[in-house]
Amino acid sequence: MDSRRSDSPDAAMPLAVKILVAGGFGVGKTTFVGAVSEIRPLQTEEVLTEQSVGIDDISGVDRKTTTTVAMDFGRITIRDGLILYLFGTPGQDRFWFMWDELSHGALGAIVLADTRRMADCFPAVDYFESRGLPFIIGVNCFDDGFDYAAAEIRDALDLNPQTPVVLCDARSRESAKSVLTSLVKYLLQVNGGERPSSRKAGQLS
Ligand SMILES: Nc1nc2c(ncn2[C@@H]2O[C@H](COP(=O)(O)OP(=O)(O)O)[C@@H](O)[C@H]2O)c(=O)[nH]1
Ligand SMILES: [Mg+2]
Repeated sequence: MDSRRSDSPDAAMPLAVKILVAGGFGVGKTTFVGAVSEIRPLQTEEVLTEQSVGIDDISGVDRKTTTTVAMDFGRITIRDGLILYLFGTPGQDRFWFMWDELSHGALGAIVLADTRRMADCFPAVDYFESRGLPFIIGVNCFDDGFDYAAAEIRDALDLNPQTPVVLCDARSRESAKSVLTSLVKYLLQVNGGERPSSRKAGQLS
């Protein structure tokens, strides 16, 4: 089912919204979902094996010893009546086949970016642009990352001027939550101020 469609609207019921958290390998997707989730996030981390050498690109993230093999899943209540279900996408190229499944029913996405490896988020940006799924950029500010202004990042990614670019620290619950709040505001804006979906909690496809 598509969560953009209206099933008998009922404003009193909690609204469950499916959000994707995407971005390159090692950008902080698992960290982001883990920091913000109010349930113990489902993670499918595996130790990087020799088989993935030459397949998973770990350049620039060579201290990373695990990888998400399927997806991260978490949940956060933004305010009474609005629950976000977060689905972290697998960052490796060999899991592209899962993206269409994962994005089914999603209302929006966060593309995490690392200023040291900006190009790694191009595939996610291209994917959401081509599918018309609204997204915002969350720049995960690593200590040794480059200090770019949001406008410079928007230019570098050749984004639509309306696409929000927000700086964050994926390790911090407050910071990650404020990225999600920015996405919700953006979704309301692109949906013309309407509740983005009338889907009730527990009815995600
Ligand atoms: N210094 C710093 N490290 C981070 C930040 N976000 C993630 N990390 C670390 O970077 C590594 C990669 O993060 P991870 O969430 O596994 O990336 P994923 O591949 O996108 O899921 C982990 O060791 C994290 O602890 C950050 O904002 N600052
Ligand atoms: Mg991960």
